Amino acid sequence: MPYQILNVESVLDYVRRRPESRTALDPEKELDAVEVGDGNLNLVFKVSQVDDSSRTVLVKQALPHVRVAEDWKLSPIRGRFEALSLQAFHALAPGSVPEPLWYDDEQYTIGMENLVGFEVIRQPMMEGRDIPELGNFVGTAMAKVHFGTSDFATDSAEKRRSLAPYTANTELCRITEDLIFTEPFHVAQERNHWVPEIDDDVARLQADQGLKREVAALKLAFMTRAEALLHGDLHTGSIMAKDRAIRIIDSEFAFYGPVGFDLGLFIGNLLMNAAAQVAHAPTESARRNYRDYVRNQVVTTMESYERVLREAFASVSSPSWQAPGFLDAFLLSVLRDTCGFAGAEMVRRTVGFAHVKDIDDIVDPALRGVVQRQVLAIARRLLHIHRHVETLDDVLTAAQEALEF
Ligand code: SR1
Ligand code: MG
Repeated sequence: MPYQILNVESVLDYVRRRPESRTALDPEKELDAVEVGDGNLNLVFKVSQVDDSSRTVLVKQALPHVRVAEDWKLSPIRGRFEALSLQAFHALAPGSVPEPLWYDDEQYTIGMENLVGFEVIRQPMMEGRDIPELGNFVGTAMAKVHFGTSDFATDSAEKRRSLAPYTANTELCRITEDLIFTEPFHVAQERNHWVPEIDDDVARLQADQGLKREVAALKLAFMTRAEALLHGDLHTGSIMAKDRAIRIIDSEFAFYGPVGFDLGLFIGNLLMNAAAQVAHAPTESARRNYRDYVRNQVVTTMESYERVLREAFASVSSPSWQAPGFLDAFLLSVLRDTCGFAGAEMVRRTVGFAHVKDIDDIVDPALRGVVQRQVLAIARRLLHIHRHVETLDDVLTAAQEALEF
């Protein structure tokens, strides 16, 4: 059947035609669908049995354009990269993602477990709610996926074969190159936008030639350093939680790149949450407590990542990777990349096309300006120092100079 954009009616028949949906619901029963997509790119439907809403499946279809900007055309084949990476995450870090049920490369549509009762963590984190074990979960899952798809765990030929399909994810990689590494750092870019309160800060940022050199190096690393399979868009809108359960979603930006990119995006989003607490936390002590919590998640993300990687390295077979000091040096390079990528993410969420709710939802423009100024100050500092940090403490201390944790 030719590609057709689904709606709340047609998705019902679509699900009935997919035999794999039977593991999640009874297609003979009356079904109901709601569209729940709130990301920038895709349609997302929850399809459930009317007589038992716990029998349900999630259907995600890639549109031929950006969902939030219809004139921005984009091939729906990105569904393929999300499906492939979802399967890889599911295999290498079981329980880290919703269970994949099918992928339909004609309709660019994925069927997967509907995470009933889960919520995207960005909003609860804005409200100052703890997500138990968040850092440990993300650090552990990403270390498993990164290690399992890296040259440390796979034979050279197998790694190249696994990487090959993702080289076609050109459009989404290009979006990242433009939106994260290029446009925010340059004047007269149509898609950039910011509030007038930070005009001077943005002018200083875009005139900082040293900063541009650092960002250019990070962009080149993103474009050329195929260390492992990345999620590619690991912000707090790509993670869902329910009580103590956590899942990573929305990996359509997946490709093989530098592993610090995933960690940096995640940590950059944690730092932006911490900065925004001045507006969201009801009292000063609530703000301090939540910032401590967030700081702790940054620490546990990196500690868990390192622990899992060190454990996995015990089984590497090539003597190259067993060279004394090699793993320490690799982990230091991951930390430095993480620091730089976090800075780039924070800049683009303040100045570039796609912002974050944590900051955009601050109603008082003066206060929003204060937060954005802090975010830019932290980001510039992280970008300037990233190649020289020795420990995570160096990163946190630098962030702390602009933001009291
Ligand atoms: C046009 S896409 C804009 C942003 O939304 C996605 O979630 C990615 O973060 C991308 O950079
Ligand atoms: Mg997304």
